[in-house]
Amino acid sequence: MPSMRQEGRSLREWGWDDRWAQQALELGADSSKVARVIGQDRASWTVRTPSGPESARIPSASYPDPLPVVGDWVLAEPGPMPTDPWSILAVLPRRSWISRGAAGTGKSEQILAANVDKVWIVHGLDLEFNARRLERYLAVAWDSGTSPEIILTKSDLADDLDAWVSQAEAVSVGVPVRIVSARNGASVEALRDTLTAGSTVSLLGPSGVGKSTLVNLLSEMTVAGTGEVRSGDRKGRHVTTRRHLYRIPGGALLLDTPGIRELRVWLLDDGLSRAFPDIEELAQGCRFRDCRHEGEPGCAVQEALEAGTLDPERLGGYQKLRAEAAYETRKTDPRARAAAVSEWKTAMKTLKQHPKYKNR
Ligand SMILES: Nc1nc2c(ncn2[C@@H]2O[C@H](COP(=O)(O)OP(=O)(O)OP(=O)(O)O)[C@@H](O)[C@H]2O)c(=O)[nH]1
Ligand SMILES: [Mg+2]
Ligand SMILES: [Zn+2]
Repeated sequence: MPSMRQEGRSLREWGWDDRWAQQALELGADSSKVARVIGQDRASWTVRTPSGPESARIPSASYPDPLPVVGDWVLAEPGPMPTDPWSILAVLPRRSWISRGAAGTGKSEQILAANVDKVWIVHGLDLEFNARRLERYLAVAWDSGTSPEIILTKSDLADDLDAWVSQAEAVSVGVPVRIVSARNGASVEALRDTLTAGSTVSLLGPSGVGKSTLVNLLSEMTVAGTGEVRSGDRKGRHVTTRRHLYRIPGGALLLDTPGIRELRVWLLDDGLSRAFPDIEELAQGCRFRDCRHEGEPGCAVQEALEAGTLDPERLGGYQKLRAEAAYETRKTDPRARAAAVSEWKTAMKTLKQHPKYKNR
């Protein structure tokens, strides 16, 4: 059995820090049961425990709400037999999470990952530049309480690198734009230098842009499968099918995700204004505080369009995202957070009355 000190150190390698320890203490959580979800399939999870990775399930008696996702800190315990999967008992309240609107009809939230510090929005330089797509990813990343960066891959295949980069920078407004090629080791190392030990970075992007390739290069070994893109339209073949968190040399944690076909937005209050600070700033000058910039009198956004200082397509993208987003409770709302914590406390109480938990 590893000592308590060793346990602490090994989980620290997976992002555990003093703030988490403090929170666990305040919640009365048993810190010897802490583990991090590093892999997720439909109904099975992989958790990183102090003694190593273990597959885990949710015991039917205590279904945690919310369900754990990759990146979550959970309380987990081994099954009765050594070969049994571990049981996930509870999910610690999240610091941040990436939400999108679930595919299909009807609006419902799908949480892609939790406790992510940074999102790498990955796009291939062998593709056509798509400003609207970048804006959409930026809005989702900002809204999740993480800081986004744009990673342009395959620079060896770029037709006009400078044009691509300047277009990306025009859309990114202040977000770093980094350029990398799998064929250029120095560019990969430069990317590694931007990472800090213990921080969690989620890669997001369409299939085939080179997310898993980048994870492998930064891991200095093949941990994730990769696959050729289609020769015609250069679209990927959705090679990665599971979300998985990898620890790389240098100590950062990279979350490889399956390629996204269509990124639908979920709640976009903060995300929308952070992805479009130019439009938000213009809107300050509108006569009506709730101006929708759709032809109201005294609209500063419309004036900027007429003056040619605002791209009508950018405004179109903004309005489309705004229409698509569901405005409900703000995630950053302290009351919403307090509610999450109190739900958790109730769950813990119920759990502690469980005979199985009591005996441990
Ligand atoms: N020329 C070149 N090819 C690259 C580069 N990065 C990735 N590729 C190739 O692009 C293809 C797709 O790479 P993957 O890493 O599988 O892409 P992915 O984003 O993980 O795709 P999904 O898992 O389907 O979402 C592979 O054939 C890679 O070898 C690069 O910088 N330059
Ligand atoms: Mg992949
Ligand atoms: Zn207006």
